[in-house]
Parts: sequence; structure tokens; C-alpha cells
Amino acid sequence: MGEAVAGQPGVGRVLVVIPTYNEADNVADVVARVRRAAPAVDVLVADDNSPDGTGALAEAMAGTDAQVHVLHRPGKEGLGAAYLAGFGWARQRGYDAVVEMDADGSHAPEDLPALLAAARDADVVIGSRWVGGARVVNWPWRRLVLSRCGNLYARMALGMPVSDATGGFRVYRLSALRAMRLESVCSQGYSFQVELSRLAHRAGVRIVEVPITFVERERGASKMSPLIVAEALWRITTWGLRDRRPGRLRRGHDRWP
Ligand SMILES: Nc1nc2c(ncn2[C@@H]2O[C@H](COP(=O)(O)OP(=O)(O)O)[C@@H](O)[C@H]2O)c(=O)[nH]1
Ligand SMILES: [Mg+2]
Repeated sequence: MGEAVAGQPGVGRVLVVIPTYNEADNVADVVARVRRAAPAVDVLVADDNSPDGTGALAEAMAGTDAQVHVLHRPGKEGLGAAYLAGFGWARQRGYDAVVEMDADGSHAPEDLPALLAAARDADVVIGSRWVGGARVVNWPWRRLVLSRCGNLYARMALGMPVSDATGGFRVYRLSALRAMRLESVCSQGYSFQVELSRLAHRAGVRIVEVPITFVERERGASKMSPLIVAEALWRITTWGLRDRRPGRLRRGHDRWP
């Protein structure tokens, strides 16, 4: 397709980072939908060496579209590590903002223009399932309860005015990521989203929530596991206790180069 373009009005050069693990049935569709919905943005598929060949499929798309890129990672290291690598990739190449988006179609690429429009007046935009105007379609009740309770707990423990701290459809300005001091990040799994919400809140950057329509995946399997839930519960609890004490954020794994 065409040349790299000047960028998104009021935001600048935007990179949509899509982490993938075994998303062969979804990756081509989601990338094509992103390119149609927001032609000015670039796409980076961050694949953890998926055994089902997702990385090769993404590579084939990158071969025919200069705005699609692939970051091949050696193995499954969790969502947080994939995103940090993607954010670092964006920073090294001078992007002004990154978008987080799942590969499985749960985050509708067609909602992207609304998120990017909100980013004109914000540092962080959270596509939220739990604000007025949002919809959640076909999610099993167990996931609904987990998300509602998890968000309630996160909000209470961390004192954040964020309705969907666990959601993964977001825009971050690179300036905000710098202010958030990502070198302290320690999450492996989905608690990464809560951790970044907390860091954004603590950094005092402008956070805006925009309603989205979240649709349960139709193809492929969820990577959610009891271990991921346990990590989130454990981390939210320790952050909550730590935030009540004065002092500095502890350092994490140094994965933000
Ligand atoms: N690169 C990478 N992507 C992952 C990993 N775990 C999950 N993902 C991706 O993260 C997104 C959300 O995962 P999903 O299984 O749909 O979680 P759910 O929506 O909470 O059930 C999808 O695009 C997954 O392919 C991982 O360890 N590495
Ligand atoms: Mg999903």
C-alpha cells in the first residue's frame, strides 16, 4: 500500500501494537480492519513465536504493506513483555503515540478513530467497557463478573478514577509513557493493564475513557488462565498496600529500554 503518511491530526505518528499468541485465525482480519478504519496509523504485530504460524502470516502482510511490521519474539513471555517490546520499538522509531489492541477482534478497529479523536486532548485514552454508551457482547457471565469485580477492587485498592483499569484497548502518547517510568513495570500477564493505569494515574497525565463495543472472540482460544488472575489479584493488593505508604516506586525488570 501507500507511503508512510504524516500521521493522525493532533496526535502525530501512531503505531498500533497488536500482541499475538496463536491468533492465526484472526491476525489477517484484524490488521486489515485497522488499516481500513485508520489508514494513517502503522501496525506492529508483536508475536511470541506462535506455534500456529501467526508470525508468518503477519510477515506476509508486512511484505505487501509498508505500514505493517512484525516483531518476532523468541517465545511466550506474556502480554506485558510483548507490549513493552512494542512500545520500545515505537520509541526507537520516533512515534508520537502507541495503541494497544487485542488480535482476536474483541477490540473493534472501527472504534479506533473515536479513541484517536479523544487522544487529541488526552495523554492516555482507555477504551472502556464500563462507562455509559459501552457494550459488551457475548461475554460469558464468569468473565463479566471477573471484570466487574476486578475493576471494583482495583479502583478501591489503588484509588484510581478509572472504570476499566483491566481493559486493553488504549492510546498512550509516548510523552506519557516517559512520564510513567515504565522501568518499574513488573507484570507478566494482564495485570500489565492495571499497572499502567496506576502508573498513569500516579504520573498525573490526562486520562480519558471512551465507550467501546467489546465482542467476545469468535475464533481461537483465550489465553486467560487462573495464574493470570492470581497475578493480578496479588499485584493489585501489594500496590494498594504500598501506595498507602510514602516512598518511591520500587524498580522492576528493566524491560523498558
Ligand atoms: N505476544 C503475546 N501475546 C499474547 C500473550 N498472551 C495473550 N496474548 C494476546 O493478547 C491478546 C488478548 O488475549 P486473549 O487470549 O484474547 O485474552 P482475553 O480476551 O482476556 O480472553 C490477544 O491478542 C492474544 O493473542 C503472550 O504471552 N504474548
Ligand atoms: Mg480476547
